[in-house]
Parts: sequence; C-alpha cells; structure tokens
Amino acid sequence: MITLTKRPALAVLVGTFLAVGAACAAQSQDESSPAAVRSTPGPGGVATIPFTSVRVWFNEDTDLAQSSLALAGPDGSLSLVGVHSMGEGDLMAAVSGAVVPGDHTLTWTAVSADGVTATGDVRFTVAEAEAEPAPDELDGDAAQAPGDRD
Ligand SMILES: [Cu+2]
Repeated sequence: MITLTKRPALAVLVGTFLAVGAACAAQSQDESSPAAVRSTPGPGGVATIPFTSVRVWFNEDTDLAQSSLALAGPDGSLSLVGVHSMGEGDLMAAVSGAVVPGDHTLTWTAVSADGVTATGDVRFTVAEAEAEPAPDELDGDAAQAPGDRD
C-alpha cells in the first residue's frame, strides 16, 4: 500500500523536475545567442540619400564595448562612427563619407551580457533621393511632414 501511494507522487515529482529542466534549457539557449529582430534600413529595404545612420535591434541587451557594426557598399567599406545604443537593446552608428547608390550590406557582431558572440548581416539598397516636385505639382499630400515617411 505504501509503495502504491508513493509512486504517483514520485512520478509527479520527476515530471515536474523534467519540465523545469526543459524550461531552463530553453531559456539559457535564448540568453546565450543575440539575434537581430529588426533594423533600419530593414532587410531588402531601400534607403535614400542622404543616408546617414544604421540601427539594429536585438532580442537582448548587448555588450556595447564588444559589439560592432560594419557597412559595405558598391565601392567597398564605408566608415561607421560613434557606435552607441539608444537604450532599446539596439546598436546604432552614423554613416561617414560618400555614399553611392547600389546594394549595401550591414554586418553586425553582437556580444551578449554573458559573453556569447553572434553575427549576421542585413542587405538593402541605397537610392538617390527622388527629385523635389515642381511648385505647380504641389498638392495637399505634399504638406505631409518629411519625417512621416518610413
Ligand atoms: Cu542613436
């Protein structure tokens, strides 16, 4: 009788232990590898000149001192200066130097708080800005603030 009543309790205990163990394993996997969740410009997106900054958001905070961004365009590498975080789990940098239209690749290297490094890239296009509309083509839509475009 004693063993019959103990066994179900033991089974529940073992089952709970396994479930907690699985949850912890899943969590530590998430924490160990930073992943990009979005970026500006986004993958396959089009940025227009003047193209002045890049930004990547991650699924966790990254170690700013260890993480980096690099940008390559049709003419080779471009300078990124002042890599920083805006405090949203992101890395951001200013684009320095002449930007030419064409395909670009932003490569990120992110190091998590617990020291795990991940890398990835974002490919997008840089295009010349559209010409300003002539004054007689202006209509109500032109009153929209430039900042509203995304
Ligand atoms: Cu910023």
